[in-house]
Amino acid sequence: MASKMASCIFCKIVKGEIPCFKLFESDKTLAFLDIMPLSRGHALVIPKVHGEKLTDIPDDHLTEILPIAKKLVIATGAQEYNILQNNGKGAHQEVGHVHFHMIPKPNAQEGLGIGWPQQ
Ligand code: D5M
Repeated sequence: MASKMASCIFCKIVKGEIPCFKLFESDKTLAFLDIMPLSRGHALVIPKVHGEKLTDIPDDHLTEILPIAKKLVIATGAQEYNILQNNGKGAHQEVGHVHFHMIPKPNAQEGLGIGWPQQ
């Protein structure tokens, strides 16, 4: 586990070793813009604790995630969006640290108004 954490790109973001466009942070949770956005506003919400899959994360590190994703949806103004979380290579997981995608639908981009950062 320690070696996986040392090489984990999202653990490095949590530690501030590589940059991100931060949207929200608490002691347990971080939200930032996705570097390869599927649409404008595409954000990731992650538990700060390292775990590859949802089942690796203690419940008390998951409780903030959906309320924060909901706040991000509201901040974008998007009326249509996906909340998505992939587990395992066969399920299209590329980064081995649990993350929830918040993806506004491209046809809802006009909702991304004042205050939402450019990507
Ligand atoms: O999605 C992994 C997502 O992680 C993918 O949309 C790109 C994003 N990503 C990868 N590296 C970074 C950095 N450094 N900053 C922001 N976003 C990043 P998955 O569900 O694993 O397929």
